[in-house]
Amino acid sequence: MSIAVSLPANDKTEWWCKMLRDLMPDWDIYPINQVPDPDAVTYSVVWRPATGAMTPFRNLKAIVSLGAGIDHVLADKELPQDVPIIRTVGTDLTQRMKEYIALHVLRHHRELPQIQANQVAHLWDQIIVPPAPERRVGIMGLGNLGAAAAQLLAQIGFDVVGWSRSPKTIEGVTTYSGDEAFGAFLEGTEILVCLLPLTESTLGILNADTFNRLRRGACIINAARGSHMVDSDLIDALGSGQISGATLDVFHVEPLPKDHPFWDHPRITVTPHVASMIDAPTGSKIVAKNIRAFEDAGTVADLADAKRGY
Ligand code: NDP
Ligand code: OXD
Repeated sequence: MSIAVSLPANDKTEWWCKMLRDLMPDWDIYPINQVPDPDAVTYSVVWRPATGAMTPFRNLKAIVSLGAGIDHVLADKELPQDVPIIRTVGTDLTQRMKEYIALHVLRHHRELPQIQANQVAHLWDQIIVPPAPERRVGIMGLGNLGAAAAQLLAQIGFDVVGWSRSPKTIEGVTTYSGDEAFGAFLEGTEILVCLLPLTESTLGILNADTFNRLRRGACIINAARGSHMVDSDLIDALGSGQISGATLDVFHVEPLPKDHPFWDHPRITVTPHVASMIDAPTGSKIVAKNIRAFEDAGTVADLADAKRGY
C-alpha cells in the first residue's frame, strides 16, 4: 500500500508527501525517487511526470493528476496503458479560475492596460467603453471551469457565448457545440477565453484563422494550455490590430524562456501558470478522498477519459 509522489520541484514533492502522510497515516507515501519497493506502489500522484516514470510500478491501480488537465500525464509515451487517471478538481480550483477570468476579462473590457500606459505618460484621456451587455465574451470549453466562468461573467452582465463538444444549457449563456458551430460561436466575440483541455483536436486552436473570425480588436485570454496557441500567429495578429491584447497564463515551454518575445510585448500580459493552482493543504484532501473512494468503489467521479484526452 504505497503511493509515489512526483512533481517537478523536490520541495513541492516533499510538501505534498507531508500533507498526504498526515491525512493517510495507514499508507506509505514516498517521493518517486525514494520508493523502496516499486511493486508495492498502487497509486501515483503526479504533475508532469518524467517519461517512463510510471513504468516501474507494475501494480498501479490509478494515476492521480495533480490538476484538472491530464495532458501532462498522457504526454508520457511510455505510460502504462489502461491505468485509470483521476483528475484533482473541486470548488477551490473553480473559484480561483473564476477570479482569474473575471479579473482579466474586466481588465480588457475596461481598457486598463491603456489607462495604465496613459498614467505613465501623464495623459488624462477619458476612455468610454460600452457597458458589459454590449461586450461579447466567448468561452471555449464549458467544463467545470469554463461553465463556472461563463456563469459568473453572465451575472456581471456580459453577453456571454460558450462552446463545447456536446450541447450545454447554462443560464444566461448562449451555447454552441461541435466543430460545425465554431465559426458562429466566434462571430462577434470581443474577448475570447480558452478553457479547453489540450487534445489532438484542440492543439493550436488559437491560430490566425480563429483570430480572423473574431471582431477586429478582440482580446485573448488563454488560461488552458500553451500548446493551444500558435505563438507566431498571435504576434502577427497583434501587429495587424486584429487582436488588440492578450493575457497568457500558459506556454509551450514553462517556465517561459527568458528570451521569448511574449515577455516584452506591450500588448501581452504574462502570468506564470497561476490562474488556478491547487495548493497541497487543499489538494491533498481531494487526493486522499479520491484514493479512498477508488479503493472502495473502483471508480470516482473525477475519472478522466484517456481515450478522449480529458
Ligand atoms: P473539463 O474536462 O471539465 O471540461 C473541458 C471542456 O472542454 C468541456 O466542456 C468539453 O466539452 C470541452 N471540449 C473538449 N474538447 C473539445 C473540442 N474538441 N471542441 C469543443 N469543446 C471541447 O475541464 P476543466 O474545465 O476542468 O479544465 C479545462 C482545462 O483548463 C484543463 O484541461 C487545463 O488544461 C486547464 N487548466 C488550467 C489551469 C491554470 O492554472 N492555468 C488550472 C486548471 C485547469 P464537453 O463538455 O462536451 O465534453
Ligand atoms: C491544471 C493546471 O490542469 O493547474 O489543473 O494547469
